[in-house]
Amino acid sequence: MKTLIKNIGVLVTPTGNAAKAGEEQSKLYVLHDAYVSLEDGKIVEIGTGMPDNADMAEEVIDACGKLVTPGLVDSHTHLVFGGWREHELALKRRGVPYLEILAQGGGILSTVKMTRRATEEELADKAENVLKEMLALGVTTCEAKSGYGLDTDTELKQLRAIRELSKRQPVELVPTYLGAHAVPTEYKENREAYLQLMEDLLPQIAEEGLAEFCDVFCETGVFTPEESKRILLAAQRYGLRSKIHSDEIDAIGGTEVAGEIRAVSAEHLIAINASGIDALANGGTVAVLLPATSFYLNKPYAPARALVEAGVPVALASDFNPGSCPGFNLQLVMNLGCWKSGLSPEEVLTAVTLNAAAACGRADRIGSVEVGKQADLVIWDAPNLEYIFYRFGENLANTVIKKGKIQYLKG
Ligand code: IZC
Ligand code: ZN
Repeated sequence: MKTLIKNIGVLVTPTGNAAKAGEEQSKLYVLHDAYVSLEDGKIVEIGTGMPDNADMAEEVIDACGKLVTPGLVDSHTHLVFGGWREHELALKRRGVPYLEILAQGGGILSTVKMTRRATEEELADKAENVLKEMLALGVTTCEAKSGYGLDTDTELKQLRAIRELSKRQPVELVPTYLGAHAVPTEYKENREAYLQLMEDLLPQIAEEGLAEFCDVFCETGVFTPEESKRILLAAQRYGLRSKIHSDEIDAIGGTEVAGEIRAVSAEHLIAINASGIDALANGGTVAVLLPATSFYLNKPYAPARALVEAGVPVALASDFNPGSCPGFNLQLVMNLGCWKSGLSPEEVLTAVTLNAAAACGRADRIGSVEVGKQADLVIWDAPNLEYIFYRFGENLANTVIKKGKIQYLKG
């Protein structure tokens, strides 16, 4: 099927097949009065005015002079979980720290109880509703972590729910195994046995193809850098590439581990220091920053400018989860990236497209509007890139195209 998107006011996209760092992160390809031709789910031609073979198109989408960008990639979410945690609101408003709520058996551990009780079907149905709304906001690819099972059956149940969702709905999912998200209550006195249990699950996850990445929550009172390294290296032996939650609250060395083991991404980084920044620059690791979590936890914002200046590629993601970020609006994350993290609109666009695709191991296939890449695009209710940073709080996505097909059209 041949599709023509005509009358594009301005096409704005990063280019290339790998993450962009330093000054490169702000360099975008800009084409006014453009068209894009799609065929069999891929981008086949880009130009100005109208193509010579315009009458060959079976479907014509009129962009009506609007802005077009790549589809957005949300590279860090805890998409699949049971229940919510609104009962923690009063505690949070009183200033009880996130890690203290967890240490008291709440936080992640309360979501674990609700996730264990839910069926795979219930988990998938709930996440499907979220994905539908994410898609309407322009998100065409979404990373999704396990980590609310903390036992063999429930971790597998979460990963199978993600696999089921990949078949049922159009947002492309990137599954990540996060068995080392917290030590469950029943293993509190026996961390070693818990780590072993999570390691023992790796062969089955690999055999069933249930995850592409392994992630660990490396934080004070959760997992140490040594434990994180052990799990991530074990997962690498089964073909799972590495991600790490590090420096969210304290800089305890997780980011240095990320660089050392050449993790694909290190995520959060609110408390990152100079040695962490060096480690990421040397490891070729993408820094995935989560400014909506800073907003929600009343924390500082990760030092995005220092990372860009050190030559570390920066991505921005939602961190959607029921505790520290119960919202998934990546457009709001883009605003925060601009207004609170100090990135320019150009840097932010790269951060939620090409660099986010790199954090998901997909920069060769998605993350930019270029001939040969998958046809994932957003037509915005905006005349230019600046406009989507100038406005906030409304959904400015007008048309969302995944693999060449319109999957969302504003009503
Ligand atoms: O459920 O609190 N930070 N993991 C690490 C989370 C936030 C998710 C949660
Ligand atoms: Zn997270």
